[in-house]
Amino acid sequence: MRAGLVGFARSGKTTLFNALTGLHKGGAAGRGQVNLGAIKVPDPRVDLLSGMFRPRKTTYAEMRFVDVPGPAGKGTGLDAEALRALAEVEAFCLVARGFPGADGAPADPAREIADFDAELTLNDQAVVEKRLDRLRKEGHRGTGEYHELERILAQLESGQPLRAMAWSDAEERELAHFGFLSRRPMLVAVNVPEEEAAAPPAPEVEAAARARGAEVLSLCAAVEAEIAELPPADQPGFLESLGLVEPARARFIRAAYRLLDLISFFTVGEDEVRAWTIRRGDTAPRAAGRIHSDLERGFIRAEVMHYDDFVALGSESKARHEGKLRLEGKEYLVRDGDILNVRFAV
Ligand SMILES: Nc1nc2c(ncn2[C@@H]2O[C@H](COP(=O)(O)OP(=O)(O)O)[C@@H](O)[C@H]2O)c(=O)[nH]1
Ligand SMILES: [Mg+2]
Repeated sequence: MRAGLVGFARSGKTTLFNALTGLHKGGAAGRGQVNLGAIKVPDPRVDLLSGMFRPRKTTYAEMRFVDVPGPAGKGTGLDAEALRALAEVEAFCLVARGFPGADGAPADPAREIADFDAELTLNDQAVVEKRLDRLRKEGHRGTGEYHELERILAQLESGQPLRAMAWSDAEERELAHFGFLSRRPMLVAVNVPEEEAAAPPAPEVEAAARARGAEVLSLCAAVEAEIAELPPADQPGFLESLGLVEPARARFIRAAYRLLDLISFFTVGEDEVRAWTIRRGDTAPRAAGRIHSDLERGFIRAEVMHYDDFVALGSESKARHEGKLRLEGKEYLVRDGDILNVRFAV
């Protein structure tokens, strides 16, 4: 999973990026440039499996982040480098400034949400207009694609992102190659002052995000950066003093999983206990392909037992005996918490 931290300049993207990825430790990521980093997705199930198997290696799922420099303000437009970086991410985390600016400019996160999404929408509009122009020149006015794109253009011209439109599975597939930016799932992180770190987003900010088909949460990037600097033993006390029960990183990851409909499955053994991220609804071969493309190509069957059954019964042989270890074929939809052993031949 790769998410882009996006938004206008000075909203706190790089501060949040450093706090989330821990890059502050090895010299902070550069301001005003594209930065790459990753965070491990905490998962108590991995910890427990690791305790049972005592593997040589334990690997958590990973979420990758790209910190993309944003335009200075509304209408400035996204530069070519930023556009390239945006094109490569599956989802956007829009960081909106919720604290007073250095020049005393009051915060207006609702406005930033609308304005930044408008940049994405304008880019998509240009893509659609270009394609429609081409279809007209080639005499393809009456085609299905032409009508489809006209419908999309109407949405964009009304200032609405494609994210807020219902598409059929077939449309989704046919339109995928356009890589529309305003179609990508969006999580808004309102970067609020320390005093508001524990408060939910203001109703008008919540409404602005919902209107764009986005989810929203509040956090204070400066607080997150401070937490990341503290020794683990001191973190709970610090969080509590701010009225927080956990770092925003944890809420952030959960929100991203929910938004993208992501789930985890596990592989276990003496060598490695590992969590993998897939989309809900992915079949067993597709999940196997996360591990290695050979496992997808040569997929025969998967031995599947669910984490809950395995933990309740305590061993693989017990699970087998109780009929909780099943052989599943190519159509099987992997569930969150499945432990997979893929049989394959290439
Ligand atoms: N008060 C306050 N200032 C912040 C916070 N996050 C970032 N800043 C400041 O805002 C400025 C811009 O932050 P930066 O992370 O570089 O923003 P970017 O341009 O979006 O990457 C810097 O001076 C930060 O110290 C925050 O949560 N609270
Ligand atoms: Mg920056």
